[in-house]
Amino acid sequence: EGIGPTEYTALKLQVKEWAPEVAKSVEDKIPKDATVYFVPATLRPETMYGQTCCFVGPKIKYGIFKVSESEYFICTKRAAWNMAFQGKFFDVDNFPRDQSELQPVVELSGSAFVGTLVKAPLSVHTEGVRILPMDSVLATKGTGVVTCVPSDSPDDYATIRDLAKKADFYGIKKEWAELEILPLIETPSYGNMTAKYLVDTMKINSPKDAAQLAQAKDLAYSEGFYKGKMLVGEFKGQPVQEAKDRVRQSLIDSGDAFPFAD
Ligand code: A2H
Repeated sequence: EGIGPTEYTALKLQVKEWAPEVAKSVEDKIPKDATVYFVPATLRPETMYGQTCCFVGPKIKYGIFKVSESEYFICTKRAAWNMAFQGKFFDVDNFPRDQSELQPVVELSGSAFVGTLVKAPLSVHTEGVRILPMDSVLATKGTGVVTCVPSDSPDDYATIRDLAKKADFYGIKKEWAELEILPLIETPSYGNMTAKYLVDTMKINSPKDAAQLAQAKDLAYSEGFYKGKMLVGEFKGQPVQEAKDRVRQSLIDSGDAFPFAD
């Protein structure tokens, strides 16, 4: 991380079907016709075509915050507070004085949301993707929600592989972690499945191999950014360096994303 805030793209993943535990908690708190979104923060908007699930930290507390008359966001309280300063909340001025101005309508641990079905913008999986647990999500970064792109993120790849292997242990359906992984970006050194290539060749066995994953993440990021070429989408054939901002702008223009600084 450099100096100053990180410019993320916050993506809006609309809830289609709640996990049973959440359904009960929201029943009389959120109107039936409202739209609720998980809002993962990403540095790689050009990879959103390949989303296969969306991660929450199972032990992290999330709020469901009312952002407009008909829209609600799910994120950490810390992120909601940042968003309020960035003018995202209709009834809070841009310089809220204290966090009491920003109460969630519902607050739950990430584990409660596991299994919720969401619609991920641009994803080839138009049938929707599931909310799944990821132990390495940090409550102190971004929105506390991380969308999963296993083709290009070593962390995401290592995590879904572990989830599929130990589905019963995690209390999930195996098929939720086994959506097809699509090649998105061609690179000279790692082919078109950068994350899998690095996880396999570096013999990363678990999402807990933090040091190796950090190294794989750096390699994947620089190779993808400086040498990658898009294989899919509106900017297919273009270098990632050019496509990145174009995909981001396209998502913002369609109302599926917004800029978020952290
Ligand atoms: B990235 P930086 Cl394909 N905890 O999005 C842990 N990780 C988080 C997070 C949190 N609270 N908030 C965001 N992130 C992840 C896509 C992606 C990402 C790809 C490849 C690499 C990659 C799909 N997941 O990140 O520490 C998000 O995952 C590696 C740079 O602010 C976000 O972008 O540099 C990235 O980490 C932000 O990490």
